[in-house]
Amino acid sequence: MPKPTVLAPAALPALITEQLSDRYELIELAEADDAAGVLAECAERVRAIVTQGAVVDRAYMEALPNLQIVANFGVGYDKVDAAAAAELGVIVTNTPDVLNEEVADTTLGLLLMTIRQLPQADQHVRTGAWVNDAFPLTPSSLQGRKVGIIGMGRIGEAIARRLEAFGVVPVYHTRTQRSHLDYTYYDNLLAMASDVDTLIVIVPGGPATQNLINREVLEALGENGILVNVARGSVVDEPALIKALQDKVILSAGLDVFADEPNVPQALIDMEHVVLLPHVGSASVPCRNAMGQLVVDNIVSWFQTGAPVTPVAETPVTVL
Ligand code: NAP
Ligand code: 8YV
Repeated sequence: MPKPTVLAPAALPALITEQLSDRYELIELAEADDAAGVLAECAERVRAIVTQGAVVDRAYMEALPNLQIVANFGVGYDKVDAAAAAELGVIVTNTPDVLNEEVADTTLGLLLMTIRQLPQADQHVRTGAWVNDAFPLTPSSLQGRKVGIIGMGRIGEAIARRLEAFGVVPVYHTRTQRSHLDYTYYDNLLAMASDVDTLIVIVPGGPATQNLINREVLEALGENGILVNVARGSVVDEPALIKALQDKVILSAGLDVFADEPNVPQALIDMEHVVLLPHVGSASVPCRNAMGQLVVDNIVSWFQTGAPVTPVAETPVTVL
């Protein structure tokens, strides 16, 4: 029996490529001089895709007639059309849970950096400005803030636990109330935005959440408002956010994700009162290794047992 062929449309961590190439024929398009030619040559053989950040839409999958599984490196799989995959009988897996604590840690770091202007304070020391002036007091504090979390799933809950440890009991908005949680629930996002002064966004990307945070929500949040987005750039209407920051409709923002990564609007870069991170929510070696191992485990489990480890909700298969 020939080894199954696994396609990597974009570059992957070595932990994944080393293990996959030991077991399978691994085709890495990022390494190919003629990626289109390589893809055309192997299309009939490809049984699995392993992807980090590449768009895997219906047309891409339809061009691979023997495709069985798409393993996504990341819990968010908005670049993979999982509904189309289900219709085509293709399994989709992601990397849930192994990154919850890391992403929640990053979120609290970003929240504190934004409220207390810690990157700006660091710059005050490095540029020598401290010799002449004390760093200005920050206009705001985490203490006494009312925090609303949009999305109370695996990572949202880990963020909420950390906020409680900081003396802040959050409220939350989702489409469905989480009955095991005591936090105040809002079925209406605008109502929550009006009642809080801090919003943390941790929902999936995709059409259902496109521009969920718009001008109206930012106006409801108000002039003391802080927005922290660790979800996907698509969830926030970025031009509306920029305008709201310029017009002081809200106070500040801490952003780990952007609409067109890695391109960040110059208007945001030019603002001194926002904190911008290059999508590093899960970006530690231990966390990315755990994610990578789960990708490998899904592929190996699929080919050995016919069942993936962590299929996404749209995928109609039984979890092992
Ligand atoms: P999860 O467990 O599936 O939780 C998602 C939460 O969002 C659920 O509470 C869900 O509740 C809510 N939600 C979904 N659609 C919504 C909508 N239209 N309006 C309001 N709430 C909605 O996912 P997770 O593991 O916590 O991950 C969440 C997302 O974080 C990922 O999909 C990814 O995009 C992002 N992420 C970013 C980083 C980073 O590096 N910045 C790292 C990891 C993950 P309902 O279904 O009841 O609405
Ligand atoms: C990763 C993420 O940066 O898991 C996710 O959804 O956004 C992050 O953990 C990404 O998936 C890997 O590129």
